[in-house]
Amino acid sequence: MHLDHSHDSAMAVSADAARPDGTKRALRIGLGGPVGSGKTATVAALCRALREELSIAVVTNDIYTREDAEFLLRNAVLPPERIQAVETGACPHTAIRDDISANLEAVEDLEDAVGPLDLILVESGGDNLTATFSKGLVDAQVFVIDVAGGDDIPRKGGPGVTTADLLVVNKTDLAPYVGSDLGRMARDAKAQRGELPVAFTSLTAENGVKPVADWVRTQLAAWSA
Ligand SMILES: Nc1nc2c(ncn2[C@@H]2O[C@H](COP(=O)(O)OP(=O)(O)O)[C@@H](O)[C@H]2O)c(=O)[nH]1
Ligand SMILES: [Mg+2]
Repeated sequence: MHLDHSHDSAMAVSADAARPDGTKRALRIGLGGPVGSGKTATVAALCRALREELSIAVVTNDIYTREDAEFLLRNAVLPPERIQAVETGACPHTAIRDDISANLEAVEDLEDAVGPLDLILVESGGDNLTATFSKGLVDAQVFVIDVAGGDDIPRKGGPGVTTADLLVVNKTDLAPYVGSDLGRMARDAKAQRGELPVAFTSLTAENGVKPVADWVRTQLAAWSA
């Protein structure tokens, strides 16, 4: 699927919480953040951690390829019919923030094809620190940064770091090697985010995704209530 940039970006698409039959649709969670911070690795780990208890599907956004989807397929984190790729063309943030039509179509196709679903994860194409998801596409968003990108990223702020429903600081295992101060990152994140949660993860560790999986479970409980 390819994004048509000629769409009218001002056209708001409602994120209707109900399916046509009146039942509640899947919770949609977006994962954004810089290239290489660990978004695909987080999606893979979440699928492994939650697939026994939840019905899950994934939408990936790559600029020109289907690589993230192919990684998830190769690693068999979900059956192939539960993974859809959107090719976004030159601007990955457009596809999740302005013209969300291709992503909405992917999400709805998945619900139709393999639903009912509990959870749909939407991974954005890697971007800079400013990309956020439209509230018309996802119900909650996770922003993934990593310690190797520099321990001053939380201090620098930006909409992802400041407003995401969950900030993930990934690759804590690399902190000693790159001289990142996790305490400083935690204090800066707190200053930017107030009470909004922050999870420190290392996906190389056994069950390293647990803080994120637990947050997803809490979101889902609130969504279904
Ligand atoms: N050491 C370490 N490497 C990680 C961790 N999480 C992801 N990676 C690696 O970082 C690279 C980029 O991860 P990926 O999930 O593709 O990043 P994305 O571009 O944000 O989707 C891959 O080689 C991953 O294996 C982590 O917690 N620790
Ligand atoms: Mg990725």
